[in-house]
Amino acid sequence: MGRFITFEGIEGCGKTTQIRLAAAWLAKRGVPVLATAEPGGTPLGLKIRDLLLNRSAFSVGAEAELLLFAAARAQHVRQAIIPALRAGQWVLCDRFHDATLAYQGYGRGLDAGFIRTLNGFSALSVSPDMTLLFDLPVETGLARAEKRTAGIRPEAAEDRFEQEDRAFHGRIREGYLTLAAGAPERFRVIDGAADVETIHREVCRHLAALF
Ligand code: Z5A
Repeated sequence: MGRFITFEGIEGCGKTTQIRLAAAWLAKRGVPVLATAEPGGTPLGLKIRDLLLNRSAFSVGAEAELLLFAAARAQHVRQAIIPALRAGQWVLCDRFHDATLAYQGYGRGLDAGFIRTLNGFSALSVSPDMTLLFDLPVETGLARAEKRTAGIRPEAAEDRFEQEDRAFHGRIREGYLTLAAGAPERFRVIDGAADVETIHREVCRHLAALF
């Protein structure tokens, strides 16, 4: 079996950058890697991603949003993650079930007990070996996200989550830190405000511990 490592944090925390670097670092050491993301990773997941993230003419309520993230995950686990782990690959996943607790639980205020049950169902009992949480102030993350989207035509620039207010993102940061404090054997909290190279070194240190 391979290893399953999830990358989590608020908007603009640098997960995607670090997954790219970590995948290259592992590949250089001969480790077979699948870098993937939620929602996404399968044709169905990508369709759901489009429905959930792009600003559209119709609204999506919190309950429907939760179920769509769960549907995307169930397909992702069955079609991509389990086969990769069975083939001995290390799966680096940009967000997984902790994101659902953080965003739909702490962020939207949906029932955490129900989300945990749904998470277990949609993850087909697959659980990460390690979760790297990139923690940083909300202002820093949002400023990075804004900088990245600057120059893109305004109607396409911000997704539904980027449009939420600062308090929403603050609840998510606190939620992630609470989840990390509750499962210290799985979470590694990394200072996401540091520079890219410093963070990468820390990520590699944690990955090396899994060899
Ligand atoms: N969501 C949910 O609600 N429930 C769920 O169950 C799941 C997801 C699975 C997915 O959006 C959204 O779905 C997400 C939660 C929700 N929305 N939010 N918020 P996404 O996949 O499009 O985006 P994201 O996951 O939020 O990530 P992101 O905004 O793309 O950012 P990131 O991956 O954390 O960071 P990045 O792309 O690596 O970096 C952002 C920018 O900062 C970029 O210009 C980098 O060059 C720069 N950067 C990166 N690192 C640094 C450092 N260290 N210093 C300075 N600048 C940096």
